[in-house]
Amino acid sequence: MESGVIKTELEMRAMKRAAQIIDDTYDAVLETIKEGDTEKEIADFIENFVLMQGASGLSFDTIVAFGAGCADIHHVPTDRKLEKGMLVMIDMGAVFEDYCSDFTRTFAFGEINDKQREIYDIVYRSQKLGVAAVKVGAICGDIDKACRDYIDERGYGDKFIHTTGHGVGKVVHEAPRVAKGSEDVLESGMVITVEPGIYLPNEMGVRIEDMLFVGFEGVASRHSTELIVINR
Ligand SMILES: [Mn+2]
Repeated sequence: MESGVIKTELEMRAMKRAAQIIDDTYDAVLETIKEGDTEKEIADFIENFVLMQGASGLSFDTIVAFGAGCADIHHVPTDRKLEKGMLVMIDMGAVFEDYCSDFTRTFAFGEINDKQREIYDIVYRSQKLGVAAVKVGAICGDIDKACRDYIDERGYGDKFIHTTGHGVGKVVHEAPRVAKGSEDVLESGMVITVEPGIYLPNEMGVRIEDMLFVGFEGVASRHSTELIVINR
C-alpha cells in the first residue's frame, strides 16, 4: 500500500538509510566491475550487497544494462558481457524498514565515443534543470517541462519516452506524478525522483535519476551525476 504523500521525519529517516545503502552499493559496483562481467552477474552482486547491509529487499528488480541494452527502459539483465566502450546503466533501490529508495546512474566502461558523450551530456544537463526546479510550491508538470524542453531543444524529444519522475515511499512508484501536464504541487516532506533519459533503439541509452526530499536536504544520493569513465 502507498504511504502518505507527505513523509514524517521517521519515514524520511528510513528512506535516507535506504538511499545510503544504494550509494554504498554503487561504490562497490564501480570498484569491482570488470570486462567480461555479465549484466546478470552485476545484478546478483547488487542484490547480495544490498541485503548484506541490512536492507530487507530491493525496491524493484534491479536494472543492469550494457551497451545497446541501455536503450530498453525496463531492461531485464542478460548474459551480455561487458566490453570496453560500452555505457552501463544501473537502476536500483533498497527497502529499509518498509521504505524504498530509487537511483539510476549511467557510466562509461573504457573510452566512449563522441555520440555517447553527447547523449550523456544532454541527459546530465536535463536532469540538473529538473533537480533545480524542485522546490516547495513548484508544479510537477513544470519539473517535467524543465527536463523535457531541454532534451527537445537538443533534438531528442522523441527519444525521452517516459515520465520525468514519481513519488517514492512504501511503494517505489507513488504520488505525486512528475509528468507532462501534472498539476500536483510539491509540498515539504514529499519525496520524488527526477529521472530523464534518452533511448536510441539497438544502439544506446542514458538515464540519470536522483531521489529528492522536497523542502529538506534535496538530493538523497552523495554521488554526483557527472560522467564517470572507468579505465582498467
Ligand atoms: Mn524511478
